[in-house]
Amino acid sequence: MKVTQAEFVISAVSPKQYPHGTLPEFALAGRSNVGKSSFINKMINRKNLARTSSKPGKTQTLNYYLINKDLYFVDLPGYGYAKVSKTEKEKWGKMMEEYLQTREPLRAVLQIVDIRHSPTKDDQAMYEYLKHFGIPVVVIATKADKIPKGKWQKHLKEVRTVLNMDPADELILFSAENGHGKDEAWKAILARAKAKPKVQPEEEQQVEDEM
Ligand SMILES: Nc1nc2c(ncn2[C@@H]2O[C@H](COP(=O)(O)OP(=O)(O)O)[C@@H](O)[C@H]2O)c(=O)[nH]1
Ligand SMILES: [Mg+2]
Repeated sequence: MKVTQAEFVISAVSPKQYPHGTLPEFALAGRSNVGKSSFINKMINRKNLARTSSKPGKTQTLNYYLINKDLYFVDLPGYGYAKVSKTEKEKWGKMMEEYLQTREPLRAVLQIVDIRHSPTKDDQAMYEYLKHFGIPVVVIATKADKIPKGKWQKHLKEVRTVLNMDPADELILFSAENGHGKDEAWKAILARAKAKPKVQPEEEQQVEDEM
């Protein structure tokens, strides 16, 4: 995929600010500091369009990036960051859940995990949550450059096992450092960008209303 254009659109704090229209959206989910913003930057060949930070817990909004005027990456607030107040956590939690469960243009969640470590309880909860609501998910195991090649397969297997992944779901090895897995990730995204969503929530609603 040749990215010719990428722009930051909005840091949304409420659904009213989400872009109008029907362009497909791909949301990045994962622990604070796992590499969500770095994933976006690498995918679009930009050093720092999506703001990265060595300080976790910075992204507290839904950050929209428009790519080639064709699709959006949505950088979600990171989970599992202890130093955030309970009230703040509940606020983002509600916004994220609302987004994930009701956002029609959402085509898939790209769930980012760290290849070096076994997925955390929060990672497991997120994957389970997505499966529960039937939200398509592609798991991205990032920071591949941080472990020797000879250990990749073992670590990938660990991720699949601990997340209890559906065998049909894709797991892509990635590195924001050297671009490993970039083509594979674009392939997964573009395949889903073209596909129509499985359920049309509004139609489903109407049927229920008529009964
Ligand atoms: N070596 C290496 N470092 C990475 C990779 N992805 C992210 N990082 C680093 O991890 C830190 C957190 O990344 P960031 O993208 O801000 O994480 P986010 O909080 O999930 O958005 C930064 O210091 C990045 O440079 C990667 O693939 N390889
Ligand atoms: Mg970030």
